[in-house]
Amino acid sequence: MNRNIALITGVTGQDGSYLSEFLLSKGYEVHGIIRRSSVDYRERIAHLEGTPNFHLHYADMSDSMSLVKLVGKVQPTEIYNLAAQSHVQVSFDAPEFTADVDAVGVLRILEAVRTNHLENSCKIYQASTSELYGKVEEVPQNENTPFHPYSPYAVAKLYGYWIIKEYREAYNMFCCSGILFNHESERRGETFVTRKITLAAARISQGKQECLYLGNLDSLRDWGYAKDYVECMWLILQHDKPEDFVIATGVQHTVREFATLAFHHAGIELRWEGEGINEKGIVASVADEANAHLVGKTVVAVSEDFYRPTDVVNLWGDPTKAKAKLGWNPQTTSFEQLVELMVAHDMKKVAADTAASEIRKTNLAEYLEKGIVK
Ligand code: NAP
Ligand code: G4F
Repeated sequence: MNRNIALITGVTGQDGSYLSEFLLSKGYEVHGIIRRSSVDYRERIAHLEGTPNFHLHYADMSDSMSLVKLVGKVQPTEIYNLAAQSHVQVSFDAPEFTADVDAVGVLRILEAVRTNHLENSCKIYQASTSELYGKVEEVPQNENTPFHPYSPYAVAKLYGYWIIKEYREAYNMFCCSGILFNHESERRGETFVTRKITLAAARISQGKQECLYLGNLDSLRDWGYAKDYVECMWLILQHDKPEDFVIATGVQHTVREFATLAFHHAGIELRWEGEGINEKGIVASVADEANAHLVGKTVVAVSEDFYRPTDVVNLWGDPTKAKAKLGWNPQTTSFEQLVELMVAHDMKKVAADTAASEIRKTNLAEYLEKGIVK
């Protein structure tokens, strides 16, 4: 019997953790790449460690030999290349590292497959991104929309996209890009805007933070739920031929709308005053009498620290092809449900944080407020 063996780079990340659960539930043997760090930060996959079909290996996207050896050892039938320096703003501070991992890393995976003579048996999924559309040339964006990358991250990902296409055509390999629009969850990294907002709304409503500082409130995103999106990664590799797909909900909202709804679910109604750098989110009313002292206070303010040298402000995906060819439903989880589930999770998390971790969180909140951590 043919076994399904998946190798996931980026297994410790938001998507890697959900994809591992999904593939294990389908009977796959799942192998993941982890990298050495001074602290073992594997919170998202801790519940999977010890599962018989789940294996972790040390390697790094910047280390060709480690990838060649690992691909040879695991003999995967599918590779999901999710590893990346995935924070757009950080890519302005660490552009070379971002290029090494997010661009050349993709080439290293492709060459590791070829070096091990697996090009006819191993399918490859590449985590491409809506950031490729960047300074958008049309809305909504589909598979034929021209790319205009607008950050070091997006430029690196553009190389990844094209090298995947090149190996598909030059060597007839089954390798594809999923052009995924923003997808969020209760496992989202804490410095991406959605999670930064849901955690801050929870902390402010529980008296553990005073104010949330954000950048561009007008930025528009097409936000979906990460758990729904990992299914699509798998569907793309089960399709009868290798093709690239846009994965999105087809609905867009501003950062301001996300914040308004998140605070609502934390029991705080906001009204907005001012414009640009002077805009503020002020508490109009509260659900819980204990928070009456917040009424009239500014709990959201704008800080230049969170503006980017070039920002992508109008992402809106058209998932028609994925619906038609993969049978994928982009509306499984709505924007409203996504915000609600993230806030519900973070309300519990903040309430349960022990005194020790609260000190760290308070420090992180303070760092975020001061713009030290982006
Ligand atoms: P994430 O939570 O930031 O996870 C990134 C993963 O990459 C982590 O497991 C990280 O390992 C790993 N990684 C980073 N550098 C590495 C290196 N040098 N060697 C090995 N592993 C390395 O990202 P995500 O949200 O799950 O996104 C997954 C992929 O989809 C990324 O490629 C991202 O660029 C892309 N993408 C994401 C979205 C989105 O909205 N989430 C949309 C489009 C595309 P550590 O845990 O050790 O840091
Ligand atoms: O949450 P973000 O940092 O996500 P961004 O830049 O869209 O990137 C994410 O999605 C991409 C897919 O399009 C992925 F490829 C990428 O790996 C990552 O997962 O920022 C979203 C928007 C931006 O326009 C940003 O300027 O929110 C705006 N924003 C406003 N205030 C903020 C903040 N972003 C962050 N991170 N922090 C803020 O305080």
